[in-house]
Amino acid sequence: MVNWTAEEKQLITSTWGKVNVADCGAEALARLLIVYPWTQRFFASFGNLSSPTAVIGNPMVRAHGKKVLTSFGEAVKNLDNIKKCFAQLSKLHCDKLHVDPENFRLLGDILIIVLASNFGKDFTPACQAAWQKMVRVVAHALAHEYH
Ligand code: HEG
Repeated sequence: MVNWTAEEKQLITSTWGKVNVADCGAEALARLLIVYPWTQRFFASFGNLSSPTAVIGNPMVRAHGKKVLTSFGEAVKNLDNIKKCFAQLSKLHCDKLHVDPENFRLLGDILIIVLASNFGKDFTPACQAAWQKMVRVVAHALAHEYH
């Protein structure tokens, strides 16, 4: 069970309200695939990922990035219940997709970079601190049903 301060909750929900889920999701997944190219192995069915330009322009990467960040939004709406919220998704990533949970941490760090580059000075250190906690809690919840 995570304890959020009122300030952390406010920082997370107010940032989230300004996030363009389709654009930030696409950017985060594209950056993951480019910066950590071994993550491409999970997306063999996505077609051309042969260069940064190909990854960024790939419509399946865009669509999946949006799906992932939309799902992340469920955690924002359920801050006090993230583990339960992601229990099924954790099982799916473990049993069916075989995604190493280390990748959840990598994606979380990438998301912080995307938020920082999109919001600039508005992404204050306090805001970053709340989000670092958020991505850690999400990664932990997604890894929770692993065995
Ligand atoms: Mg995962 C599918 C959410 C990180 C690889 N991911 C999905 C789906 C959701 C989701 C909602 C669709 C599930 C369904 O079809 O029922 N993923 C999700 C979140 C996060 C995450 C919230 C982290 C914040 N995923 C993640 C990472 C990888 C990964 C880091 C691999 C590096 N996800 C993955 C794959 C699929 C999904 C391979 C299936 C894609 C497909 O073939 O459609």
